[in-house]
Amino acid sequence: ANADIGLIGLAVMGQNLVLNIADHGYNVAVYNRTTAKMTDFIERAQKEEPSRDRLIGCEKLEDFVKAIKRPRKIIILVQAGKPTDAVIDGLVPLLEKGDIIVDGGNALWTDTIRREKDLKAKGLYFIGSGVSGGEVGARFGPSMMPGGDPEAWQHLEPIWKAVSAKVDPESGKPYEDYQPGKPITEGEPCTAHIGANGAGHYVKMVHNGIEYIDMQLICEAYQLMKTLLGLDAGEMSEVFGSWNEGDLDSFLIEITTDILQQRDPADPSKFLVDAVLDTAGQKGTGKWTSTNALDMGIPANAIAEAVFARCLSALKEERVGASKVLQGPAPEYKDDKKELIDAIRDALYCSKICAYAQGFQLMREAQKEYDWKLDFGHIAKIWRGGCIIRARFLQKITDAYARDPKLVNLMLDPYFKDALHNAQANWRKVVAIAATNGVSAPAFMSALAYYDGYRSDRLPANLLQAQRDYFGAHTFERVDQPRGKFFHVDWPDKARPQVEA
Ligand code: NBP
Repeated sequence: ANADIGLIGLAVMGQNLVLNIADHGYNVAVYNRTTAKMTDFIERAQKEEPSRDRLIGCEKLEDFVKAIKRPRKIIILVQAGKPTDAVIDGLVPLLEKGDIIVDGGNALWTDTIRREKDLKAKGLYFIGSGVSGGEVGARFGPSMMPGGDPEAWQHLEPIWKAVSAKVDPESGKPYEDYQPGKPITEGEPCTAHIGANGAGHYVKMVHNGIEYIDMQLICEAYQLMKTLLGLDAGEMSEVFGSWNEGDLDSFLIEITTDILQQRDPADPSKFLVDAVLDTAGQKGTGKWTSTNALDMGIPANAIAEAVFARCLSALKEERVGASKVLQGPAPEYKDDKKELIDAIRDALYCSKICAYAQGFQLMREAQKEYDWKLDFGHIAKIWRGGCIIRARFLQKITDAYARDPKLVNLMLDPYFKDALHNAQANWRKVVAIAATNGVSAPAFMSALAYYDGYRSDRLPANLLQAQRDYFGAHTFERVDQPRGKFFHVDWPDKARPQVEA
């Protein structure tokens, strides 16, 4: 056996991660259910890849397992769900005590908890490691979020630290000057042990939930500039490019700048984005994040709104029909263009702060539920490079948790509090303009509602609880009595006194 590690699942992520690992000097055994994909991959690598001699293609699972040094480290990168279980079931009889299976797919964290428990009972380790960054990330340095037994993590740590993205420790900016065979070896690696069992996959899921809202906020900014200012894609590309020089500097703003410049290959006088159908797909991690927020009773409304925005976009035919029936105001904006662009930038920044506050609040609650000890500063740190939500902003989050590791809500950190105070007039202006002009901006609006709700010492839930007591005798607490003392009245009957329930 001379493979340092093995990988099963040679689709886009698997192929790229294998080449990344091999570039760092490790021998990698590879296997894929459909053998032709494995042989094609090895054939192509033999022609093009500097690290070709470190790849060991295996047609049979038995040979693959035998090729790996003990304790074996085997990464599974197949479609999440049943395929992952099928691969594990096939592997287990061939493994020996102390071997380590790593799931690098987008698994549901509760599946990871179950698998870790089952495999531990069989003497095997199981690490659930979120991998973010798409195919380029996998190839040249993703952000990696491993969860599981710390002992197994020790075996993986050198490889994970080698292959993950690297950031400049001073500026927090990712190093991105990579090419095949010449991996980046300096800088801080974007990986850290997240916690026990499903913690890594949970954090990866929340990362994806944040990715949904980050993307939606950019789309709303685009829609407002297009509808109210009549900017074309090329002009908006310049706006996003300028935003990328400031606080909003991020991968998603950067790719938006590129996308908006792209000409349509079918008609180069036009921009390609205008030819793309306005229906968005989804694979489920945003939905999982939102469902989990509902299950735990955490108000992650902006993240959920981003999922619903994709759902609404998918109702294309209904929307086209409704656009001929349902009326709204004709969009009109006559004031200073530059002022509105600046206001939209501020609205985007404030909404982004709320969205991240929600994501971190979710993780805070989940760690109580699953008895994890998450280091939020560290999580923000490993998202600074490699992953889809990488941004200058994440350094500010790391700084916030360094100032106060027990921070209750990101919005309460002095830096973010000041940012919200300084920019909120513009945020409110944009939400108001969107509403009066009939431009749908659900993420900007729900983020603002979250901000205003969170800072309210009294919400109308007094009336709501009274309604519940009225029709269902659900009882209520009183502002002038200790918490935990419950009352009930027969509401329409003014004559009868309230009673303690
Ligand atoms: P896919 O999610 O498209 O999965 C394809 C792979 O799964 C192929 O190797 C396929 O083998 C294998 N597979 C399936 Br499907 N059913 C199987 C089974 N029953 N037994 C064995 N193998 C099976 O690949 P991907 O897009 O590279 O993603 C891999 C994982 O990484 C997923 O969990 C995904 O959610 C996650 N992820 C993807 C991205 C991304 O940008 N694509 C980013 C981050 C994370 P075959 O060749 O024999 O059909």
